[in-house]
Amino acid sequence: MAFELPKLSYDYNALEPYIDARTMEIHYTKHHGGYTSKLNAAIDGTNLENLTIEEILRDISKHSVGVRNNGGGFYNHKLFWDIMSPNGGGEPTGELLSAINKDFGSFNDFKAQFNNASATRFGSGWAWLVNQGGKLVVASTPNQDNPLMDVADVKGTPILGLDVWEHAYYLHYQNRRPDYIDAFWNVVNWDQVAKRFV
Ligand code: MN3
Repeated sequence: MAFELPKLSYDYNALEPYIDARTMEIHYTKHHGGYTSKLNAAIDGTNLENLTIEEILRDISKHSVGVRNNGGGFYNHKLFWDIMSPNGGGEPTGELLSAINKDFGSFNDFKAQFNNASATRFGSGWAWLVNQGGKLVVASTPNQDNPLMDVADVKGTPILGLDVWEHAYYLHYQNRRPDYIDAFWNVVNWDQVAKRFV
């Protein structure tokens, strides 16, 4: 069974002015669409066709580079679209806020760690908020790797992710990755992050 490009739950221009419509359209149709079709080509006719994306990523060291890059890209972008919303921003509440306060000291301390992970990831990659069985940590990965993969330095379940590949921001922000990172907080869908946490 082939993987399908997941539908976006908002329009390309819905996250403006933080993420512009042209970037969203290219990112979704060309990049996420490309990862999806290349993942399907890479698993075509193999036993991986019968697995979920999580099952494939869990044992990624056993699979080809094509499955690693495109399977990661397929999963990571679905998470990324899901944890953003035109009604996003603000701060988390409830159990998620309690866990952030416990593991980072405060929401602002967490943001500082996440911003640093996003800004210092050299080249292309992602920053993550990772759930390790109830304990939260910040991590970053190169390329399209993620914390579900057996090859990741920091393993766990990603509940928030930021794409810091240049294709995610260069049209609007050019080389100003820190401005893009700051803008991201205005569109984070904390309800969705909390759902992934519990
Ligand atoms: Mn991307």
